Amino acid sequence: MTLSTQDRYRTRTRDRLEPMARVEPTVWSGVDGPIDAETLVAHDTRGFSVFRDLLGPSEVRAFQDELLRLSTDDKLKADERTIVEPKSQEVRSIFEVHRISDLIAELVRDPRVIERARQILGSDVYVHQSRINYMPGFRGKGFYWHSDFETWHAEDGMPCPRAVSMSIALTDNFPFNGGLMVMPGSQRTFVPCVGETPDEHYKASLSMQEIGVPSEADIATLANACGIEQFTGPAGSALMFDSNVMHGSGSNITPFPRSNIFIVFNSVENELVEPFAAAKPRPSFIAARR
Ligand code: 6CS
Ligand code: FE
Repeated sequence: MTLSTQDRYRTRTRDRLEPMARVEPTVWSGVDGPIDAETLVAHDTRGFSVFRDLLGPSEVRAFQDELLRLSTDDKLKADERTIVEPKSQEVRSIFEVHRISDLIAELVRDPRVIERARQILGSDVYVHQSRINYMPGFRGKGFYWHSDFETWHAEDGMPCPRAVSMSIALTDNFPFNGGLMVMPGSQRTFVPCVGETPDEHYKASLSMQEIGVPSEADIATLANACGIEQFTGPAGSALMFDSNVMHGSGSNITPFPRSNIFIVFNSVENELVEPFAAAKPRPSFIAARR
């Protein structure tokens, strides 16, 4: 575990720590790319951007077929990289999917994806994590409010919030089928969480996260300060969001699944070290180590 003296973002402590201002920029300079200046300024302020029609209809169909193939592969269902819904045992997520699927391996190298990440992070990048989220209809369980960076810092040893996620919708994201909710501007505040990280925490947290979850008071303060917006859009749209944006999603009780491909890019200047608040690093299929 990394000594806490080097740790600017202390979390998972026994006692509550005050939320603190983030030190690093949201958008780094130095690398040109496909995002226009106006969108970049808005991303720096709000911590996220929506790119509608990132994928065309025929590409969406190809990825939907790929997701069906992956979710019905019995061998893959038994693989440790596949997380199933606690009750229904339906596939909830498949991790490291860019190493499993050639189609998704191509997608993470697609300039429409990686050039946006390089531009925002102001450096070369690598895939920290990839996953497919299935959020099936009727019984898809949501994700409670959290900052991804808080987990990646505490459990994966990510030094600072110089990582960006891209969530590409492969089904229509409606307000009512578990669409991701984000707090605009929340990436500028790091919210420490109370509670020590249990050993092999990921085995529980990827189904139902209870440690690394901010207090209701801190969530309320942030929501009152930032507001809440919801990512909706047709299949093929993409949401790009800062690693420290506070986000969550409701459960999906509608007949309409909410599936997305989720790719996390980390800056090569921000490579993982020892976990800042966990006994052991998580497996490389959740947090790639180069
Ligand atoms: O723990 C993680 O890395 C994952 N957990 C959530 C709820 N969002 C980000 C990430 O995929
Ligand atoms: Fe998350």
